[in-house]
Amino acid sequence: MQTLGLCDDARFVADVTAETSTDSGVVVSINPATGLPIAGVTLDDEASYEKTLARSREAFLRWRKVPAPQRGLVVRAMGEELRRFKNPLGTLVSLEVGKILSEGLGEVQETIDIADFAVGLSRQQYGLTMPSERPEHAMKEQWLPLGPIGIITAFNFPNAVWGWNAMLAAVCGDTSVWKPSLLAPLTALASNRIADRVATEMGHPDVFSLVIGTDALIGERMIADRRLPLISATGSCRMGRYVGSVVAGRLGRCLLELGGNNAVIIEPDADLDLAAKSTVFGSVGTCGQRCTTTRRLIVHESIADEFVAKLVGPYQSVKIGDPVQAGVLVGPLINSAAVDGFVSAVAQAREQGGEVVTGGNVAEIDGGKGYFVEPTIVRVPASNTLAIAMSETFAPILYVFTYKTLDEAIAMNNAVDQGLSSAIFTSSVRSAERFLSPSGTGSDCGLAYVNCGTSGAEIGGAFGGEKDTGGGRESGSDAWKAYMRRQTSTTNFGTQFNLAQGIRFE
Ligand code: UN1
Repeated sequence: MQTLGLCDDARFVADVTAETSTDSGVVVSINPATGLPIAGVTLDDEASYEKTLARSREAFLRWRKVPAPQRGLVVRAMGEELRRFKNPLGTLVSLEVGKILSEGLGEVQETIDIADFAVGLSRQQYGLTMPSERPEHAMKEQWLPLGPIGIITAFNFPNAVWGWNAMLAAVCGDTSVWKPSLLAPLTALASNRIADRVATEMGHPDVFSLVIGTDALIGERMIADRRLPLISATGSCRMGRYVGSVVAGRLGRCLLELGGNNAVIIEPDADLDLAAKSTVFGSVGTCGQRCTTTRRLIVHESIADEFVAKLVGPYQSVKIGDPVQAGVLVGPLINSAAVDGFVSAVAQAREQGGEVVTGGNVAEIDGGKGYFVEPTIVRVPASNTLAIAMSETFAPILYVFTYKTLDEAIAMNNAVDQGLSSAIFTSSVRSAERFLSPSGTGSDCGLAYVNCGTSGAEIGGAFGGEKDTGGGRESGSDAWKAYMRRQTSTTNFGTQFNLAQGIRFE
């Protein structure tokens, strides 16, 4: 099997304990399934940050001159290299953030997919031409490289979200500087090594850079740094609000992908078996730690008991445990703070009148120190309101609401601050199209699914959400435009002096 060769990296620190603090200049990666340290990574300081930024900027000045289809060849080689390393990298994702192996591998596949997409894009950065109102004038717009891109990622997709940004940035002629979550530094080190090695071997060093550091020292510098014209940040709404305000203060651009509070609507005419499978994956998959996780179930009152009963079996039998073990479907939460968040949310749900139908407890697995919890279903009280369900808890808790009419269900879907993902299960074209209504009166989310769950987006579409989710779009479709600057050009190919709007100045 291919190995990552991480141990050879100058930043890799083998000799650490779980207690080693970032004050020592090292961040320790903890396996959340065991609570034990895996290894450490040396943190960046002000001087190394400055060096990385300066090199990324210089690399940008060279890279932007490489024709886009040739930039695509570098990304194509990267996709090939990621295919070779899919197993060890996917396994590292599982070890470091606790997602089951199939999802760890799926995450690397998502980066391979976006690399393939970016290769095609390297020949498709189309601009428009438009008719000029003046005789013998030509107008067009073109898309130009923007600069080094700052990428800030969360722990839960430690490889793919970087891939969405870095692969598009690369074909757009931009370099990138990546600040990963301190909860997943090893995946970042490995991913960036693969990308940087491929690009360097092809004659393009410093196109892919990494800075690993605390928010106070590195994060603050990045968001205030005018050399980074775009900051693409993934994380909590609180983080995004702050990042957005600092970047706006220097008139930079932000691409924000923040929290979600995603709902699934189950109509009485839905295929309930399909809906149940999708709901279980959406709510307990990745132990409820996707921004697209299904957190609210909005089920028609006539089928609510029957549908919840269909979920309880899988919820109680789903195997919780070491995410790299075959048969396990639910791994641990990321750390003890996440377990505290789960415990507190369940307690608040109870206090607010919610009934825990299944789960609700911290799970003891193999008597170890892993951060496991039980997938949990909470039915909201007869008032059909539950304050805790209005905010995002990054844990596998599903709140069950009921409704009478589809309009009421859509209003409930839209009644939270976030607007990332949403889904409806129905056999009726009318209900499905009502949910997707072109008048904008259906789901208010960036992602709207029919007969598919809220999580597990393909890379081909633009990914992101509205309201407190931040409004950014990453990944497929025309999300690449965020990584370029648009220039409108007008050429007078005649000899006459003509002004637009009929203005005469003679
Ligand atoms: C995230 O949780 O930040 O749609 C990204 C999905 C994945 C991406 C999730 N493709 O669930």
